[in-house]
Parts: sequence; C-alpha cells; structure tokens
Amino acid sequence: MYTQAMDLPNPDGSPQLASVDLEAREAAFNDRAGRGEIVEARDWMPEGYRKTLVRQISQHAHSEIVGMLPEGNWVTRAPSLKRKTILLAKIQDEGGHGLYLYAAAETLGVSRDELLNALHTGKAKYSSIFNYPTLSWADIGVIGWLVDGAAIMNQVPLCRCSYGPYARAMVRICKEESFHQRQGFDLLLTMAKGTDAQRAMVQDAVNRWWWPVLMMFGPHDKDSQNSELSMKWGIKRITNDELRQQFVDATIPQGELLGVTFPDPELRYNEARGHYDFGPIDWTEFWNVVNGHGPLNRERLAARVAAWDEGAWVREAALAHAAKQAARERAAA
Ligand code: FAQ
Repeated sequence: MYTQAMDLPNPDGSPQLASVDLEAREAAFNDRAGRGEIVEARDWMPEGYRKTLVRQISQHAHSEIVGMLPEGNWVTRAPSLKRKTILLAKIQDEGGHGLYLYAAAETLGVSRDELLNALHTGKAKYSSIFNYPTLSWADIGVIGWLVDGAAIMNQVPLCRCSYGPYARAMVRICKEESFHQRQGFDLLLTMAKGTDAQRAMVQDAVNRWWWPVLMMFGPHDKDSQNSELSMKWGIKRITNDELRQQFVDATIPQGELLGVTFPDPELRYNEARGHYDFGPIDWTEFWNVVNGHGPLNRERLAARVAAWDEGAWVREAALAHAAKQAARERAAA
C-alpha cells in the first residue's frame, strides 16, 4: 500500500525519505494506479507520469484552442440566426475546454506561459485534424458529427483517467462535446433533407474529412510510443486502435441514416469479427500534418500567435490593475 509515511520530507527538508528508494516508490505508485486509485496534484508521482500528463493535457488544450479556428471561419456566414448562435456557443465551449485543460496542466507544475510559448514556437503538438480547411457550410456539420464524435469516443474513457484534475475536467468537457456532436448531426440531417446541391455538399465534406478523422486517434498501437506506459499508469484506458474501431462501428449506421457513403472501398461489416473492416490509413499524410506540413499548419499557428500578440494590452491592463489594487490594499492596512 502506498502510505503517507512515504511522503514525509527528509530531515534536511528535501522531499524524499532517504530510506525509501525511488524504485520502491515507483512500484508502489504503479500498484496504486493499477488498482484504479485517483492521483491528486499534491501526491508523489514518478517524473515520467508527470511529463506524460503535461504532454497529453497541454496537447489537448492546444487542440481545443486551435480547434476554434476552422469553425470560426464560418461564424459570419452561418445561414440563419439559429445556426449562428449554436456555432458561437460551440466555439466558446471549445475556448472554455482549453482553459480547463491549461488549468489542469498547471497543477503539474508548469506555467501557462511556458505551455503557450511551446505552442507559439511550433514545439508543441495539437490535433492533426485542425490543419484541414473548412470549405463549405457542410464542413461545420461534419466537424460536429465526425470530429466531435471522434473526440467523444476518445475522451469518455479519459473521465476515468488516473489523474484527478484531468479526469474531472473531462467530465464537463464530454457533456459539452455531446451537444456539439448532436448539433452537427442535426445540421447535416437538415441539409440531407434539402436540395440535391445540399446533399452533394454534405457528401463532399464527408469525403474530405473521413480519413483525417480516423487519423485523430493516433498511430496504430504497435507504433504508438506512449501507449504502453500511459495504459500502465491508467492515463489512457483504451488503445488508439480500439477507439478507432469503436468509432467506425458507431458512425457507419449514422452515415446510412444521413444517406451518405464513406470514401473507403474496403469498408464492410465483418460478421465473424462483429465489427466493420476498413481500409489502410495514409500514415505518410498523418505524419506530414503532425510535423507541420499539412494544408493549413502555418496559417493556424500564425492566427494563434497574432491573437496572443494582439491581446498583449489586455494582459498589461490586468497586471496594472492588480498592481494598483495591491498598492491600495497595502496603503489601507
Ligand atoms: N495529431 O504514442 P501516441 C477535439 C502524436 S480535441 C497530432 O499514440 P498518445 C475537440 C502524439 O502526440 C482533439 N499528433 O501518443 C474539438 C505522439 O507525439 P509526442 C484532441 C498526434 O499521446 C472538436 C505521437 O503522435 N484530443 O477534437 C495525433 O499516447 C471540434 C505518437 O502517438 C486529445 O488531445 C494527432 N491526431 O496518443 C475542438 C485527447 N495522434 O507527444 C474543436 C487527449 C498522435 O510523443 C472542434 N489525447 N499524435 O511527441 C489523447 O488521447 C492522446 O494524446 C492521443 C495520442 C490518442 C491523441
């Protein structure tokens, strides 16, 4: 059992007991994570666990913030007031998700400035999917249906992640993502009941987004360098390939309801497996996008950097206000 005694400081004030070696601590931590116990910010944790969480949570936060851009492109062109308010609410939710996630990452001892600096200098990753363009209004529906659909499939198991602050943030995020997915499907269903031109627009959007959405789940399990440790520590509960398969199985019947086809000649239900078979993913395209050479990587990063630069006066004003307030309180004391 992982005990409190192990968390007592050394006599010199350093954080570890000399008698407890690191390996024993790690073994106790792994047992604890293996039993499904929740780890909190002030608990001892192996450095690798902390780093993996900072990596994943910050990439996730960046994805939410960059993910506002493809949809933001359509706010001024939404076809009705109702669709515009729904889209605005969704984009604001994504901004909120980014903020909860940056806050969860900060509990691990990194600052928001460090994380944003890594994004702005191109060192940090964010989801490959947000480097693709939104060419028509149907793309907004497809982002809700497929991109949020994939995000939910991946994120529901994260509500049971071993790290408490991340798991708790994910509960609220998943509730909001579920509204996002439904509004996307509703938008597409409306278009599917419309004109031939609208149906063609929906099909074209599905054709362009289908494969990039399957890539969202990450490389095959055999090529996923982080999965083994993340699964051992209870950060990830289900592997990349398992989640991708669950997503395909759930989505194909929804597509049939919409009357769309999927751009994969190998897609068919396999009775023996009880799952849909699907064709090979173009991993060259995936790694190109992840490594900064997708259709819109440069534009996405430039938009984030410009937003940060243009917001400098807000940060300065907030700091000046806080300094003035502190001076007033000191004078009153
Ligand atoms: N894009 O070893 P693994 C959303 C990287 S939020 C870019 O398998 P891991 C909401 C990976 O980082 C969408 N990079 O990695 C929304 C690693 O590189 P590293 C984001 C990717 O972490 C909807 C390397 O490849 N969701 O959509 C991608 O075990 C609509 C090897 O991969 C999350 O972040 C990718 N697709 O598994 C917003 C969920 N896949 O870091 C707006 C939390 C992999 O070693 C509109 N994250 N890589 O240099 C996760 O569950 C995991 O991090 C995975 C990757 C599953 C994404």
